[in-house]
Amino acid sequence: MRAEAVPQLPPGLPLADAYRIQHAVVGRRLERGERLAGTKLGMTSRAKMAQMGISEVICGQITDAMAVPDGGAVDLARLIHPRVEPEVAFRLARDIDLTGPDAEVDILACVDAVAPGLEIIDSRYADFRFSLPDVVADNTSAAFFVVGPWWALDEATREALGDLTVELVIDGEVAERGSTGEILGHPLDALRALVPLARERGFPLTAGQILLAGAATAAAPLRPGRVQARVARLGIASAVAEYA
Ligand code: OOG
Ligand code: MG
Repeated sequence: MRAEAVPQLPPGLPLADAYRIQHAVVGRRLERGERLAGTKLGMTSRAKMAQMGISEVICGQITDAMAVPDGGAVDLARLIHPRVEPEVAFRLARDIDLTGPDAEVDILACVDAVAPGLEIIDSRYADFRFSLPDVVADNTSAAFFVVGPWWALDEATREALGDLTVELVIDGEVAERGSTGEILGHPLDALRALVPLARERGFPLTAGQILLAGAATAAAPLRPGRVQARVARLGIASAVAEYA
């Protein structure tokens, strides 16, 4: 089946409705048998905000069908105009109770591992252009994701995460370079920001979920070849894009 872009939604859609549409879209995936794999944040860095013209943190969901094994293949024939971006991934070790006040939720105490990640985004909108409600309704452009080696989130790693060099490498060339510190100042602060967003917009945060903190650099077009996210200290997550 060929993937084709659709027009943007009519302007003026309230953000709450856009999140309802997203939940309905993801709900259809779950009805088809996909399982929820995790939650992603978007627009957490200035580089992404500037690239897309949106300066509000957004949230989406990833499923098992979107997971590409590290080093595995991504079929470009299934995508419209895909882009790739480097991510930092966290693993949620415990369910988070979102029924009480935000102040009582210590998300950092519930996260036990960190990994380098890659995200393949593919807006369903023409020309990869969208408003804030558009991109939220489109599940924040989520298409595929790759998670590299997991590392225990010990004290030294938590601290180091404040400034680790992040590179997006395409066919061996560095296409984008940034720092984990560009993800809302610190990727752990991005996790903290997820709590009120998840509560307000109805995202469950449950044990075993993968949390993508958002790209530290702008995204690059995904073309046939090898792409890598290299994060200092954490290592590499990679994929090969090809027409299957
Ligand atoms: C929206 C998704 C943003 C990120 O990491 O900032 C995102 C898009 O850029 O199409 O995933
Ligand atoms: Mg992303």
